[in-house]
Amino acid sequence: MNQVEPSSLDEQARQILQKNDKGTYTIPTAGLYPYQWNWDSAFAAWGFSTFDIDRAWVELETLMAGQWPNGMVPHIQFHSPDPGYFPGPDVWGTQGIGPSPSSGISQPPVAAIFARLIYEKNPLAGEPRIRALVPSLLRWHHWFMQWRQDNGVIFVTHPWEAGRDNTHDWDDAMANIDPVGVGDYTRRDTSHVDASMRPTKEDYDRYIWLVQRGRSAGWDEGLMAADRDFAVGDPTMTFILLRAQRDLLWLMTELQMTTGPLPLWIETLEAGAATLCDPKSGYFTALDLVSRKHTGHLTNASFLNWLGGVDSKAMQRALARMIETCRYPVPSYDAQACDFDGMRYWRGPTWAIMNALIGLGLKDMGLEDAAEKVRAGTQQMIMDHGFAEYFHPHTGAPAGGGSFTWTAAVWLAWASPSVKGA
Ligand code: 9WN
Repeated sequence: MNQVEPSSLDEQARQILQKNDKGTYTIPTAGLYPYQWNWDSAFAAWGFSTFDIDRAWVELETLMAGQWPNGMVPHIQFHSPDPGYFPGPDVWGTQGIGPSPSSGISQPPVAAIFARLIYEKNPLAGEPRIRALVPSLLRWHHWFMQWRQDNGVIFVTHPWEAGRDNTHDWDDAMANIDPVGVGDYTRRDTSHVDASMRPTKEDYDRYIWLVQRGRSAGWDEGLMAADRDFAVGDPTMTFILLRAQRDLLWLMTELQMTTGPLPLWIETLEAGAATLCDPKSGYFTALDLVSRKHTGHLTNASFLNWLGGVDSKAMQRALARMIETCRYPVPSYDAQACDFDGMRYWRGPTWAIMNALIGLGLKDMGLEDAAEKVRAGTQQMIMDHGFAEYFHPHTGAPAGGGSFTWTAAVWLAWASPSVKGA
């Protein structure tokens, strides 16, 4: 336990952002993740906006500058080589496609959500910055609608795309992959973090095999769409994109720009989001696009429905149950399930970033009491256990990387007692 005064935690959080700041982009944490990750970067911008709004815009500008000609914004940008992470740019094989070395898949598009929040803090300073970013945000959102959408559900083509690498939601789809010919490789993550907190070798073989498949198709979306090895409709992506489209529409209306297809995209995603509701439980779960079956798993992504503007009594009851059963909710997997694993990555632990997204959604939908419980639990977790990547929902034991950018950012922008009106 590490009970520290909240004001000194504000200072620690700013120092973490500054330490991980590489000038124009921020790394998640030194050692384990030495590059610019997509959604981490958008959270970092939100954190920076609490004390350096110009730096917040620079973060988003660097992120969007990595956009590919087809509109995709990569999940990792490899700005400067670092042998401490695997797989690096040589494995992805994207040379010549985008403006800088990068991976070949995307990540949850939270950038427009935070761009709006940052703009609202100081519209005068933000106006020219957001006006310049809007066209690339729109092109990225279009890429999702074109290449990752099926009947209004946004699906992922690689577990890393959802940012929830080894969630139970992918288990069946991953079991259908035979990673034959993947070859030898050396993982780096387990040299930074205990293997019991990370995905298994079986997972990694499939992650790398899927990268090799994309690479052999030259990362051509048309070619890959003709023969998909992995496609799971994802509540993370669907609810986040739905919210991001709404925020982009709001921003473009505010700037008196033509909003084009945004209202139609929102309607499409609203219809798709409704189909994620598993009739058996009433929970929003992932949907396998090959078998058309719900995975049936209650995860922290299930609770993003409010962020997408969708209420549900079943989800309210499930959240109340998670708050009752966990000292530090919201767990990344149903804490009462028999295969819950409180320390292993996305198979149980609590993530401050997911809590922030859940809390923002609850508050916007007028569910103030639940929003405050999620926020208070996150605040206590960070006060007791610091700025880890993720935490055990019952004991709070910190796991994964330390001095973590997005945990510090969430503290500064949302969880700290010093945040007014969160
Ligand atoms: C693969 C950086 C990223 C997060 C993801 C998280 C983890 C990477 C990894 O770290 O994924 O992208 O190597 O484990 O799952 O959400 O963006 O923090």
